[in-house]
Amino acid sequence: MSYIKPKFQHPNMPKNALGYTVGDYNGAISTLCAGCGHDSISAAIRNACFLSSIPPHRIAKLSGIGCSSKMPTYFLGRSHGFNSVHGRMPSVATGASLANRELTYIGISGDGDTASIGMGQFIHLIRRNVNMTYIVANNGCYGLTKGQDSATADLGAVSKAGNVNPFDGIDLASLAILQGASFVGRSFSGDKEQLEPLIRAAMAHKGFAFIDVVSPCVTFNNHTGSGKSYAETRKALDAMPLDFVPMREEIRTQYEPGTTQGVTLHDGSVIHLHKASNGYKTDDRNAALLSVQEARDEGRLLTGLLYLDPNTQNLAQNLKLASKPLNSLSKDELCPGSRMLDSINQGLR
Ligand SMILES: Cc1ncc(C[n+]2csc(CCOP(=O)(O)OP(=O)(O)O)c2C)c(N)n1
Ligand code: SF4
Repeated sequence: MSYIKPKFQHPNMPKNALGYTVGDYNGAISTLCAGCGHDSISAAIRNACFLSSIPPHRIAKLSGIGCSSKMPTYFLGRSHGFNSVHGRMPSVATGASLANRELTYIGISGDGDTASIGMGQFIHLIRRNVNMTYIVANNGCYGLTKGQDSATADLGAVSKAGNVNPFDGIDLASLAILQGASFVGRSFSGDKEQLEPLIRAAMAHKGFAFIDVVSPCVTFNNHTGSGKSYAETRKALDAMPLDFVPMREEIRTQYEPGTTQGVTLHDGSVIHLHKASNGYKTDDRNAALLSVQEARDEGRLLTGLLYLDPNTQNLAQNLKLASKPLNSLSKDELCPGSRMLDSINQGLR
């Protein structure tokens, strides 16, 4: 089998504002199992970056270890990439985002990578409000190591080998809302219409944006009794459809009054939430938590934009860091000079 993607593109392929086609955002051919939800997430990220006209070379992809963490190979082949250690992507992302504030950071992780070995790092990433989009491809199992239950596996879910999970699963979206994340969304790998705008909005958000995406593992966790199979997830879906309009795009779509809620982001882009169920408000952390929990108790999987604080201060802003990438600062900018150093030292005495 060849893993080299043909470079040929039809000359009439649509181009974005930068003159790139969607093919310019492709990565290598996927080696994941055919039908794996992770491939649909890769396609959604590729399309989101294309539609938002982000220059591929201004994006950095970061991941841990797992089938999910292999995903960055399969999209944005012209972007920066760093495949780190299991559960350790957050510290690499924190360092990179502080060293260069000009790139768009996309972190890809799995439920094992985030909710087990990487839980400590994940929580601190939220606490620090690192400016990045963090996507968990959540299949309720450790796909890469042959399907053991992960910490997000649902209570009572039956594994392929027939074992019943005796523990309640960690709900990463609730955890992120509770811990103070400024953007929290959830989606399903099979819901392209919802997932793409959600990713675009997350990338436009100037703080930590978390998206939990249920992404079935067709090889080890797609049978009857699994809480995260395609069939089970489709049954439980309670989806809030949404649209994303970047700042520089004219708003062409019209929606029925009373069924749409527009939320303006820091850069002027707008997220349109349609038919938000029962007057759902994205700016109320407690109400969001309650809605997610109520849905969970009723066996529904609430998806869409769950919480947003558009006026958040991210880590770099909080620390008042230089906006220029550190490697482009001159010696004069890096060294405050002896008089300034003396005054700093005086202040510490
Ligand atoms: C330090 C360390 N411990 C354990 C492993 C073995 N290991 C590799 S991937 C993985 C879990 C993958 O699960 P998940 O993050 O959910 O990704 P998926 O493969 O399901 O997409 C584990 C336990 C490892 N590579 N490194
Ligand atoms: S083992 Fe599961 S998670 Fe891994 S590539 Fe195959 S279907 Fe996807």
